[in-house]
Amino acid sequence: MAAAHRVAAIAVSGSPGRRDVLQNLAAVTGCCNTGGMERQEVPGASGLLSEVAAAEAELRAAADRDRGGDGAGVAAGDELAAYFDEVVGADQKIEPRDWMPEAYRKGLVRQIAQHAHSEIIGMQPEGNWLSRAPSLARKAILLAKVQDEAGHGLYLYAAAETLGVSRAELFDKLLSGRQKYSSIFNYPTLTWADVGAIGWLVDGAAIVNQVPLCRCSYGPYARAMIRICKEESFHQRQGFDLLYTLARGTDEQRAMAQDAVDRWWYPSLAMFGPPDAESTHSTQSMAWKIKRFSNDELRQKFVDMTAQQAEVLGLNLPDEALGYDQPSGHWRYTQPDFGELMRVISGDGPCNRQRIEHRRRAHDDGAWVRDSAAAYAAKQRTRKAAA
Ligand code: BYC
Repeated sequence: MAAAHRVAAIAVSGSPGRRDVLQNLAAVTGCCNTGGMERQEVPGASGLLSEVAAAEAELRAAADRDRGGDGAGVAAGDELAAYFDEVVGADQKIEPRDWMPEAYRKGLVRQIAQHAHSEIIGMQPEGNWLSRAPSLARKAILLAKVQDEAGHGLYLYAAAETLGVSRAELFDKLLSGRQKYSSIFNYPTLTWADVGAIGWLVDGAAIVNQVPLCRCSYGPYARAMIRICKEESFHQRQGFDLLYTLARGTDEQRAMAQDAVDRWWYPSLAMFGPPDAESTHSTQSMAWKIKRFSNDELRQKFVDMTAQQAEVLGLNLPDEALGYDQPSGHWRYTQPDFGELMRVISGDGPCNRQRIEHRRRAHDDGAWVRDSAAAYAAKQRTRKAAA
């Protein structure tokens, strides 16, 4: 039996094997709510979650190991750089107190800020359907997901702040277009099935991209990613579950699910960034162990995982060239239109203007909350000083 069919058979049967898989997942992830999934499993998801657990164990082991000093006692110049290289080379974590090359700091701020902005802007396309969710349960699930995204943004802004930038500065750069957010959130959500397609494909792509970041060399980013990835797994599952339900509904519901997958497939492939040969940051980011895999490697991993899942869903991926290549063990696929990716990144996507305008309005509307919180904190400080 081909691997994909074997996975599909496990996924749709109610065999004890499948139950074991779910129980193992629940034990590994603790908080991602897999125990209650009765109807289907998401092929490929358990391996990624095991990677998150392994990254978490590595992180704890690294914290316990003696790094031979904390960098503070190391003299200057070359010695600091050598110490930095040694820590990164040994898969230890660089912490905010450590010396780091300025380009490493800047590169991290760029990537973490872009990631944080993506989480916050990413609340909009799905938020668009909160008031029109078809049932109380679907509404509660979607609310929880969108709120998680706000939380992810918060963890990431906090990680960026450890590198000496303020959140106000990062917001300012987002709103003035000096920092980017993911291209994917510049596409519209036209039907309820788009919520499912985002969960399945967009969160699926995000997980594939983000699980390796749990092993990033910068401690605060790695720790934030472990927490985020555990929650992302629920996000992908809710999308898969939503599409699974529609695909087995009426003809109209099935057509709506297929239409959403047709529209979100190529933008999801483009999320991984330009091809390796055109990626400006990959080589340096990989040398510093910020990125652990190249854009093309991750894109392939995503296709391999998703092609199997599509079989379980009973929906087609809109690529006639898609097929399993026995010798390589990978799926062949058609690349996305990278010209379109560049146009969307540079501001010419279907919803760029709308997304930023909405964010600016929300930011302005929230000014009184920030001012009140700051005034309250100042009052507490004064009282404490006087006591
Ligand atoms: N969109 O040298 P490259 C989520 C830019 S949110 C926009 O390969 P790098 C979710 C790139 O920034 C998940 N820009 O870059 C939330 C660079 O431009 P700059 C978001 C892109 O950094 C809500 C230039 O192109 N995930 O999960 O090595 C609901 C050259 O690229 C894109 C992350 O942010 C793009 N797609 O690799 C649901 C993960 N692709 O900065 C879900 C963290 C490329 O020089 N980020 N660019 O002006 C990363 O892993 C990496 O930054 C990327 C790009 C793989 C995205």
